[in-house]
Amino acid sequence: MTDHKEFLISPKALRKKTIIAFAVFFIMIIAVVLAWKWLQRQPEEQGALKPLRKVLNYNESFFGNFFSHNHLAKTFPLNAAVKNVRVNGSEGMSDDFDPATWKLHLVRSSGDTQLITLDEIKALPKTEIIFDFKCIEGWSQVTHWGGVTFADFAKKYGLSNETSKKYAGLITPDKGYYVGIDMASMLHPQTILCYEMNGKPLPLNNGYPLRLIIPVKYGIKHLKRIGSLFFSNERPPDYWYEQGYDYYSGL
Ligand SMILES: Nc1nc2c(c(=O)[nH]1)N[C@H]1C(S)=C(S)[C@@H](COP(=O)(O)O)O[C@H]1N2
Ligand SMILES: [Mo]
Repeated sequence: MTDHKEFLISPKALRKKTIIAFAVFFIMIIAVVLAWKWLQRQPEEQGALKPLRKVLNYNESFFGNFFSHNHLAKTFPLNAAVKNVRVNGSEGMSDDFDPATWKLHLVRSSGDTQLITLDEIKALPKTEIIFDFKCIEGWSQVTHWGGVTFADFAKKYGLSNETSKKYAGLITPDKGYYVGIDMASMLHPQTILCYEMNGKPLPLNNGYPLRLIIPVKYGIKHLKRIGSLFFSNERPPDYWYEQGYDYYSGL
């Protein structure tokens, strides 16, 4: 019986432990509040508070280097593709656009732009893909697209110098929407300069005449209505990155 005595705690010791527990609890709350206030005082960098942007950048370099480029997005049978494809986002798709006079502006370097017609693009080898298109807003849809892979396009147009750059940039004709894509993702075998949806020409609000389909990335990177395409070692401007989203936006 006397052995148990040492496990019992006196009321005085208990009070002391309780006080210490509460003190630790309050100190932690104060620390969280101070950390939060500190975070709020930090400058913004590309739409995100600087320390948070640092974490995003770190995630990007880590995941970007180890995952995305060598894996293939899962593909589906034709009958899995939805007939009513959702239309989401119309930034850079102003009404004054004239599809009849559209040509792709391929900017090889500054001052060296080649204009390419839709027929010329359609004459290149065609690739189709049926995959689960994912939007960061939380929805996804199995959809069916067709066009020329950027890799095939680059081969046919002799873009070896251009594709040795780190990034490709895409801009709508009115410059209202723009994305930057790391070259490894651009050259990924499922990345398509796309002109067909469900075996028919793209509807205007899904990006006619030409859009990007890049299954290794979220919807925000699938720019509709490509006006020009350029190459750079610096990150091209990116519409949603400027609003605080992840530049890489990989899946
Ligand atoms: N020009 C342009 N392209 C865009 C957008 C946009 O607002 N403007 N939105 C993007 C987003 S957020 C998504 S989810 C997809 C949707 O493609 P869909 O309308 O063909 O379904 O387009 C992407 N491409
Ligand atoms: Mo999206």
